[in-house]
Amino acid sequence: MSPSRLDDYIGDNSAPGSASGTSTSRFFGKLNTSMIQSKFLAHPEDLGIVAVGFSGGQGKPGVDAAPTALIESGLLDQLRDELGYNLHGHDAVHNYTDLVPAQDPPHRGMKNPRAVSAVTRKIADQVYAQAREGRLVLTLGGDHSVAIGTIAGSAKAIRERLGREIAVIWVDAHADINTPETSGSGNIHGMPVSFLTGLAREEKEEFFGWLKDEHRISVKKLVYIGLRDVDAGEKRILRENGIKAFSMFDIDKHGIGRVMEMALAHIGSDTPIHLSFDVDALDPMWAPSTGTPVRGGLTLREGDYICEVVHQTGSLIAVDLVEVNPRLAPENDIGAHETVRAGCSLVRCALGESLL
Ligand SMILES: [Mn+2]
Repeated sequence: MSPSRLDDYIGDNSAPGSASGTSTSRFFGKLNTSMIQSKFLAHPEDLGIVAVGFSGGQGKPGVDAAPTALIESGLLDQLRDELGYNLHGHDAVHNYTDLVPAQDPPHRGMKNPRAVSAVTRKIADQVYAQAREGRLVLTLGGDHSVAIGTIAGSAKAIRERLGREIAVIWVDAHADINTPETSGSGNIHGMPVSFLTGLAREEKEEFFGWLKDEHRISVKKLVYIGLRDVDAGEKRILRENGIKAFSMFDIDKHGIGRVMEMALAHIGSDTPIHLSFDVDALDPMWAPSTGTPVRGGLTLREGDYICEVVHQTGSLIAVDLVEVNPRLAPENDIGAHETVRAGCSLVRCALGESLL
């Protein structure tokens, strides 16, 4: 079995690019890797890993076990040995238990609001620390509430480094854009986009008041792919704000190739891209072990294709893989294994694995 601690993979945290010659082998010596030049990363061969064992944005335990399951299945070995990345980051999967208060009553209907706010604030710092070095950042969630932190950290770092706004491609069965007031469940993993765009706001630090303009993204640079279970309140938010969204209807109508062309045309070729991939975008046939599966989703190949095309833009600056829940399948059921395997495939494609 592969080791699960990140420090077995991460040799040093010295200055990025210190392993001279690595970029040459990455771009010209690795047959598994496409030869794409990065537009916005100073050190595209350096990969910052943030492993987030956190499940407080929703109610089902087990999604916190995903980073360890992904690592034990060999994902980091593949990124280092087959794709040629230098891995950076912290030396263990973070569970953030020290940030979870004993008492955390609802606020504006949100469940675990203090815990999710504190944990995502910490994640924002971790992602920012990697991104400001000019590295690509990979976050292994965790439920989708963690994207409040990952995108906040990315947006802040790219503003500082390049003076640019980032775009977000949100691949998901759900829009995750409820405000606390439109949410039926109170689960914050259904709200991250509303906080990131400023559609939902809070003054108090302990309830996401730490999110400032430097962390936020524009609704104009947000694109959804794969939607098929959108709440009535969310549909209204998408329409009123003119947010670009490609549902499964659009993928059926145009094909994933044309949808990606339209999605990238909307973003433009001069904008850094943060890809936030919820594994529940895939059909449960491919990814059954997730908290809120919805039938009628993407095939694994369509999911891989989205990742491959985003990599090919050269604009990718960060990737999240979230909502893998290896505990939801019964013991010895292959569902958890298949879901982890699908997640690894998506990440490898986003990070440059090519079929030929
Ligand atoms: Mn989601």
